[in-house]
Amino acid sequence: MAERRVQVGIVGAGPAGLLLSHLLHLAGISSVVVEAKSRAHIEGRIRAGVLEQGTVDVLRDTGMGARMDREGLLHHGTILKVAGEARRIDFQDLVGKSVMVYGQHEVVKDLVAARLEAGGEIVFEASQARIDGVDGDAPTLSWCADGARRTIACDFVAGCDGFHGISRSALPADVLRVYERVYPFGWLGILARTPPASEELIYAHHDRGFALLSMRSPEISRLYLQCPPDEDIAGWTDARIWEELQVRLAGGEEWRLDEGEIVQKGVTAMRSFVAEPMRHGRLFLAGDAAHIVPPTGAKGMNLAVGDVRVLARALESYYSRGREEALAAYSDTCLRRIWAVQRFSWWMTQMLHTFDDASPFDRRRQLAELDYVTTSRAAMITLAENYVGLPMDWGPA
Ligand code: RFL
Ligand code: PHB
Repeated sequence: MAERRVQVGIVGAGPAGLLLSHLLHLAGISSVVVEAKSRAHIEGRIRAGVLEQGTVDVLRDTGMGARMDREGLLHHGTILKVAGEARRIDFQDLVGKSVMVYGQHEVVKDLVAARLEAGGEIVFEASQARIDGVDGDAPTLSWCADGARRTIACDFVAGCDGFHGISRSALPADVLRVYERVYPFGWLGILARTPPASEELIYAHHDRGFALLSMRSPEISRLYLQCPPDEDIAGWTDARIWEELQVRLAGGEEWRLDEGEIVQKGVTAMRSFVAEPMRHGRLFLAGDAAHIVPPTGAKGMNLAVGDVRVLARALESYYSRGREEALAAYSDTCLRRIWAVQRFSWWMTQMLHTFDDASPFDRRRQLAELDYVTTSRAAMITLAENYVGLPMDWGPA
């Protein structure tokens, strides 16, 4: 039996779950967030770093922008580098917008602090979460803590538990459709104590593979190398990582990276994935629970923000005006933007990485595409428009 009732039960305290809980709180809607890991774990998990202008606006508009505006790095453009030649995409000039470099874990820290300060409930280290009854009008969310199973009754459940969570599997197999592409490479990512060697991100295409220079602060660099998807990190000494980054990022130029202490390293495989529909009965999926993009377009966290903004508004319309239309349209509304962003993330990925099975024709075509996208103003506008983020309410006017 349920111990108590809450309007929305949320599984997962990543950016999606935490922001949803925050937006609902501002709309006077109660929620409980149930998270498998500890607070320290989620606040230390290094992931995304680039916030679209629309994400920045949502955070600012909901009182979450103060530290981001103090410590985040506003970027008005980015560099594409091909065979050592750097070409700049000027977002401000092309589309009049910018992005903010501010770590996902910093957003998570800000949201956790705000929720707890406002009396919000986040259950950390909750194991064996389970969602039941989403087909009826009385779903429950339950989990184990301190050796006992706790159960709450909910009006709605939001599955914000990431790609490896349990929520997606609560959709019946004959309802769920999955679209997927697995890439034949991954990214080896490092966090290093060294000032970023460039003020703007550098996306480098090189014969030896893609490399990316990013950052977290004026003192901390975040760097990535294309590698095999199942690469054993043990084979990469710090010296080998720096050597490879120097080759791929400098690409023949005089310029060099300042090497520094590597404080974290790991390999991430890459995939594009969409699960449809994103609603079944009283269960709503949001963020990585419903879709994954390869990180080349820096879109994952931004998509999660887009989903929960749509969901929070739909729930607000239901609770304040008794209207169900927006809830009914949730999946279609989100999927339209998600597929637009999937297309962009796939496009950036195929353009910037090297493929072992590429024919000489494929190779020349790819170089021509890189040349076009850094030469034609029309093409640069297309890249910039997508990179800074399509409007949150993307769709026909
Ligand atoms: P998350 O962040 O995975 O959060 C899900 C939460 O659910 C918890 N959980 C459970 N809780 C209870 N019970 C269970 N059974 C549970 N199972 C899981 C998890 O512990 C976790 O706390 O999903 P969310 O909120 O949808 O957010 C999505 C983003 O995290 C993700 O899309 C981005 O990190 C992707 N991403 C990037 N996105 C960007 O927008 N810009 C970037 O620059 C960017 N770079 C990246 C990235 C992801 C990366 N990796 C490591 C996957 C770079 C990398 C390397
Ligand atoms: C990052 O800073 O982690 C980052 C930046 C841009 C990307 C992906 C990741 O495209």
